Amino acid sequence: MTTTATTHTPFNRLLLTGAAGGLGKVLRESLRPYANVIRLSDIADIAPAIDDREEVVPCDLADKQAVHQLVEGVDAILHFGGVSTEHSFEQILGANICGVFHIYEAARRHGVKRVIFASSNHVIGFYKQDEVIDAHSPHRPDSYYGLSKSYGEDMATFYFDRYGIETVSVRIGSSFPEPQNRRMMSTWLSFGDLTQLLERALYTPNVGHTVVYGMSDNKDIWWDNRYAANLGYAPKDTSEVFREKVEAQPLPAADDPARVYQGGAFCAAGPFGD
Ligand code: NAI
Ligand code: 15L
Repeated sequence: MTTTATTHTPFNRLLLTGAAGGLGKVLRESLRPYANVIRLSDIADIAPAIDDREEVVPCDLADKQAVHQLVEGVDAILHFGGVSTEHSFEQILGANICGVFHIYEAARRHGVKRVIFASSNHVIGFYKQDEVIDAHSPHRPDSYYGLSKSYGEDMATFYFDRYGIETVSVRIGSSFPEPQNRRMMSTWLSFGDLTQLLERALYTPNVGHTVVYGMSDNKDIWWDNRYAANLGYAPKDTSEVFREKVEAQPLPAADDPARVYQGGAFCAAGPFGD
């Protein structure tokens, strides 16, 4: 994916958590037009800064004091760090639940006014694949992981109502180079469309707390973005170009969660620790 020139004034300093992760590595490059300096953070090793427009600051999101120091001097936060798949509650707790609290509390204390939260379709994963929902549909989390993202979205609402910190929560579908299975024909979000969506999330004024489904211009979709129309997000890619390849895979059984639920296999993970 190539980066494009922007007509926006760059932020002075953006913070990207989860910078060592799959999406973090992509965004490290694609977000460059939007900041004079990007501060890259993760608990895992991050490739060294390539120039003086990058800063690498290791941090465990579960460590409140470390997150407080991490956020100092930034103008907006793209919060992509955390456990990104289903695990036991104890494993999710520190990185995702304490972590999102630490991010918002640090934002409040340092006067940061905009957070972009990498939420997930697993907030609503127990809706069935024949249902179409929107951002006002009640949460139906499919996992402890989905619950942590649900909590993060509520945290965003609270910090806007109480402190005026604005958030765009992007309920990312499946953001990978290609859709990997039939379910992802509906949920796929290309890296280019993700970047466009984040650009809209950073620069659209008065977002309050806006929830947007992060999907490309796919044919068979389950999510209606009417309540995020203010962002002006207009996806350019579509999973259709991968249909033949994906449909060469065997069709899952009719009762397989991968075919029944929007959240797919996450709906059948666990229990843990029995
Ligand atoms: P990833 O697992 O590759 O990246 C997450 C990063 O967070 C990792 O580098 C990990 O080291 C870091 N991390 C974990 N615990 C941490 C802690 N305690 N302190 C600091 N950093 C910690 O996941 P990916 O795919 O890059 O996703 C990025 C974000 O987007 C995640 O929050 C994920 O939940 C969310 N998301 C991603 C989707 C996708 O399709 N890639 C779909 C929906 C949501
Ligand atoms: C997510 O939330 C995960 O972070 C990602 O790894 C995928 O599993 C994605 O959802 C998905 O639902 O495909």
